Amino acid sequence: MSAVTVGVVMGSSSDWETMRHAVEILREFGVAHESRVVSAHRMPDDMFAYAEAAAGRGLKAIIAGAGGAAHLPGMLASKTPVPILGVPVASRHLQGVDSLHSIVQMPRGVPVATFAIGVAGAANAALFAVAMLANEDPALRAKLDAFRARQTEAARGMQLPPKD
Ligand code: RP5
Repeated sequence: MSAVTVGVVMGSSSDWETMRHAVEILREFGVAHESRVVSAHRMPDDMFAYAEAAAGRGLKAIIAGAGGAAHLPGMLASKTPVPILGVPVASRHLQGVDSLHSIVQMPRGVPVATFAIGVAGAANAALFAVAMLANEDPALRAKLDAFRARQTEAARGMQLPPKD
């Protein structure tokens, strides 16, 4: 089994329905990954331990999803040099605009790459992690090129009005 290179963490199991789209992309590309609940507010010591160990464990990127007062991506970024890809999860009352603002407005010097709210953001964060890893991995680059080519063909084949 190859060593885990991408961590997918989230503030709650309630985030899974969004974050599973990141995991599915990593599976599709054969990227060794792990997924865990690491709550910034409910288990802050665990969050710090995860961040502090990340580089030494060989993680190359951490995809972190959270909703509401979404401190997880930013706090991870404050404790590790491993790139953090933040996914705002749609919240019940503010539809994820709160999550987006919490994640995107990092102070200068502590970056979090912030993606779209919800499923598209989760999937794109994983595709971004794949693209980062592909810089050093020609086989993974070939898979990414093929994924893009299939997507292009699908778009070219779209018909209007759309068929069910
Ligand atoms: C955040 O609070 C989580 O990331 C989740 O999006 C939100 C609500 O969590 P639950 O109350 O559903 O566990 O920390």
